[in-house]
Amino acid sequence: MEISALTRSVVKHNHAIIAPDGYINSNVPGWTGCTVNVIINEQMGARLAQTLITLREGGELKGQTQAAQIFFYVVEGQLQATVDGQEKTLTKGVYVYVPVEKTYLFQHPSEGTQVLTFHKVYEPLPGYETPGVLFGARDLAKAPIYMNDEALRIQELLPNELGFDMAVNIFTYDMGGHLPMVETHIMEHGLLYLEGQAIYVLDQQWYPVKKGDSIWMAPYCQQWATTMGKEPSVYIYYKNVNRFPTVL
Ligand code: UGY
Ligand code: MN
Repeated sequence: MEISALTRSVVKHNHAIIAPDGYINSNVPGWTGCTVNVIINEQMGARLAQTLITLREGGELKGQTQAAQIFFYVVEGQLQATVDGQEKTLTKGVYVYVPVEKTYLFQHPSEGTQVLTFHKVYEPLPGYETPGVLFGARDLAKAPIYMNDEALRIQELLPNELGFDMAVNIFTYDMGGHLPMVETHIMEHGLLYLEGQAIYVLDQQWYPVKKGDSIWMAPYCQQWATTMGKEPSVYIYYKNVNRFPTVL
């Protein structure tokens, strides 16, 4: 018998591991026929939000972005998107970036469709245009080698332009792949493991993680990771970028 008093999830002041076993659903106005798990948000001390939505047949996500932009990524299944008048069928691995003050409607999902969202309050940059709606897809062919290590590949899903203040990347670690150093940086991360297993080291603590797990890393939370097991590990992650780093 499994012991329900155990979990791999942890919530600390500068990082969290959220495994699916502890999910409790939230009701979100305009998001119907679905379960919504709010995995990261400002209640934790984060400056982004991350949710995972699981839709039933007939489910719908309808709304309008306000001060925050939203990045939607299809983890499983498929559905129909209409964003600011642009229509597209989104299948597994396809995403849409919805800038501020735009309407969105996602409908006709296949049963069990899962959608990941990253939300960030947009910080305009004088002299640069607010980004427009952007569709794209996961593609390993668009993932260059990271830091001269053939075992590490990163695909940037949003353009590396100053108008954007957030990045969303897919990081693939082949067997034996690990971060080349312990990263210590001001940028914050939210992430979801899409494939495989790994060991993540956060603030000097070691955590086994796998497909379906999410992680929050606050600014300056020290981080290192290595893949584990017999298949590559892959995660999609958020990072705040391109803005003046201090109010001083
Ligand atoms: O972009 C990054 O900071 C990335 N290398 N960090 C991470 O995967 N934990
Ligand atoms: Mn990092």
